[in-house]
Amino acid sequence: MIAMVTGASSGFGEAISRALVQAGWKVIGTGRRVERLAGLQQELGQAFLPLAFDIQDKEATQAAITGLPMEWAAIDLLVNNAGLALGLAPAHQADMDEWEQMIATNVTGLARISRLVLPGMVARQKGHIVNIGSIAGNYPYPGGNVYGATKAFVKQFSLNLRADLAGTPVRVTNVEPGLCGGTEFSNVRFHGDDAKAAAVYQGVESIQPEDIANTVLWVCQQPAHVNINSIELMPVAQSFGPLTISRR
Ligand code: NDP
Ligand code: 8X3
Repeated sequence: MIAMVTGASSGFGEAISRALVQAGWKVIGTGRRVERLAGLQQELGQAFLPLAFDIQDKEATQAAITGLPMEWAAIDLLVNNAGLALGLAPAHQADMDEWEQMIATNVTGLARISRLVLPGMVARQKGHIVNIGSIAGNYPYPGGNVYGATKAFVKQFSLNLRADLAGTPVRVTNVEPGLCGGTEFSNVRFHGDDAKAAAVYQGVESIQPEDIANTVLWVCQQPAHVNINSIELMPVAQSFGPLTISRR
């Protein structure tokens, strides 16, 4: 069984790759940082194939997928995990380039990889796409503007894939995590400001990458006739606040 995990050089993707290899899968792990992928290959051995490319780059993505060695080409499981949030500024002050990078990565990159991998799954009558969405695609929060919108795309794209794949055995799942520590997510969001990133998780027992890896493994291990459409998970310490009202 062959899986492709995008964004395997860090965080969730690294933990998902580890869990899949431990469960007997062969894993193609992608990301931009060659040295991080090489480190994971050293740990996981021949069951892990590093594949470095920028998911924002159309030609590089196409070349990476179509150029896979024959013995790795029949992908059974695609985990669309690569993604990022940049900044937390309100929409009228946000950086336009950061918005475009989030859309290019979380939306365009994810859609492209899916489009490249899906025909093989349908032809082989076998496959599962697991998208990593977010609670940010389900609930708004101040500063979540484009990031949350990209994750809402991932949610609806997942459901629409299910509609298109009706009559095939190919499964699609959207995993929607809340606050998760132990990844580079907040360091990336806050442009390498470690103190600001650490403050997000301070005093909170947040979800860990291994929890997400367990969830991905669980949705894949359900019997072939069961499709988990979506699964949302949060730390117990995270909950909901009231809607705000601005009074004169
Ligand atoms: P990390 O920053 O630790 O990991 C992100 C991964 O995405 C890295 O491996 C990175 O690899 C890869 N990536 C980012 N941009 C690109 C690109 N242009 N081309 C190729 N790969 C890219 O964050 P997480 O593990 O926390 O996040 C993983 C996913 O989970 C994301 O989609 C995120 O939105 C989502 N998520 C995270 C939550 C959290 O609280 N942590 C909660 C809910 C969802 P590299 O830098 O080597 O390119
Ligand atoms: C990451 C969760 O709430 O920081 O997708 O946006 S959140």
